[in-house]
Amino acid sequence: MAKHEDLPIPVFSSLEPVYGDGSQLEEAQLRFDHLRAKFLEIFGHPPDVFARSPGRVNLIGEHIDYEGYSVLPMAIRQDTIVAIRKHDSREAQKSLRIANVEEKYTMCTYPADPDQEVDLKNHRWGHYFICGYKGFYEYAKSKGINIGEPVGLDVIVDGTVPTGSGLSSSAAFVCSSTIAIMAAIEANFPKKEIAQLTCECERHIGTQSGGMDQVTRTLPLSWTFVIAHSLAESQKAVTAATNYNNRVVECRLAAIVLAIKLGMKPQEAITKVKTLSDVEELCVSFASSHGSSDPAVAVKEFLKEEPYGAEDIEKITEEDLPSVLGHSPTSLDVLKAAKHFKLHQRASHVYSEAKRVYAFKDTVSSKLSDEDMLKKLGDLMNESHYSCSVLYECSCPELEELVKICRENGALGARLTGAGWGGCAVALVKENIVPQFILNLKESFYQSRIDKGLINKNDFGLYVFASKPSSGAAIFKF
Ligand code: NG1
Ligand code: MG
Repeated sequence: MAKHEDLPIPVFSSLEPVYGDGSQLEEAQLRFDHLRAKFLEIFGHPPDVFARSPGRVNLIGEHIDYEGYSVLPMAIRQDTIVAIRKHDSREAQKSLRIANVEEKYTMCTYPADPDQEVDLKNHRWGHYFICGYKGFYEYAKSKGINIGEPVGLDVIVDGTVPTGSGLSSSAAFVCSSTIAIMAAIEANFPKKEIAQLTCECERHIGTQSGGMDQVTRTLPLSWTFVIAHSLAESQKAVTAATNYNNRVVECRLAAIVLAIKLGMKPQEAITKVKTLSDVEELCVSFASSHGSSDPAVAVKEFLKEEPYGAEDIEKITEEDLPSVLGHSPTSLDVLKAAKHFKLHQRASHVYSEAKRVYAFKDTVSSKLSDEDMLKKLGDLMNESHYSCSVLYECSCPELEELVKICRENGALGARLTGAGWGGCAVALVKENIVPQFILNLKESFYQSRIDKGLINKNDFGLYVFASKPSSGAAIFKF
């Protein structure tokens, strides 16, 4: 039997296989009808095909995907739907016209050119589609797949994943865009390939992201996760140099310094060591002299707790930092903005968080009683949050308050999810207390913010909801 990830994206001629047959289906039906009508109104033609990709919430494993470790995301109900139509050969204009059902996102127009640069200095919402477009053509080219001349496209996007929330709205957008482009030109690549290519795609927008977003594996859990927005918007693409990309660079430097301390030649470390997971091999040989092959032990031994200055690191690497980092533009931005580098703290977080992911998986498949299992999973989530907050410093006051309130109201565990610096928290909550739990959050966290006009009280359900695993990416052709 073919593995799940080797299969192509499923193509459906009705909504039921993805949206079930309840209230979700009715909601989806309205959205698809609306998209079709809007398409006709704006472009004068109906769309050829639709693609959808769900948002996801990461249950545990934060900021370790780009360090070569696996994480545990769960697909949620909220998704992005992209309606698309390929320009036919008679149409003179060859452009990409990207519209949105939401008025606040005005239409973006780009040339139908996969080689265009994405203008990172002027961030526009449509850039995410261009990431998909560029990535798709680059991918086909690299694999020697002939997909013909670049095509012009009309596109309308409808997303229900809250943006800047850590629920992968951007990944859902890039992913559904890529799948839509693929469907419009009547190609269909295996899921695994799409996951890989969409991860590379988002790098065009300037975040050096890992691959977790697209690997939306589902967990066989019968408990409920409550997802709650801190109402602080995490603008990862805008402030990347001081938060997300800064941490990517710190981890890279920590890995190289650690490798050198473990006996590798500086030049070799600079060329060979890309991630903290690359250092694990070296720790095995170090076990004989230090009694442990645990990389966390090596961190304690070899990385000082005080922040490193650039010159401290350059003494160890025997090369200047821009060269160590290969002069990539995003890394240079980070170096320009950074005062110092907390190598000990970042590496400690990564290695301990990677262990927690395995512990979480093992606990889920263990024979513990439900009670004990939930307690253990909750503890792991709490430890993960602590590490994110104290060692990785990717939390914010709003998230700290929200996580605390979740725990005070009976969550077995609660943590920030996604990149952090805003966005959502996820809490593990027993099914039978969910309605009361949500009411309590409303009272303790949201009411004062509703009163201040930060959010509209009718939108409360967009910011706090319970979620079970949902279905994955799909193509619809009616
Ligand atoms: P969010 O904030 O959910 O987009 C980001 C990265 C992930 C991962 C997490 C931190 C992108 C597209 N995604 O997730 O790959 O590194 O932060 O665990 O940048
Ligand atoms: Mg994102």
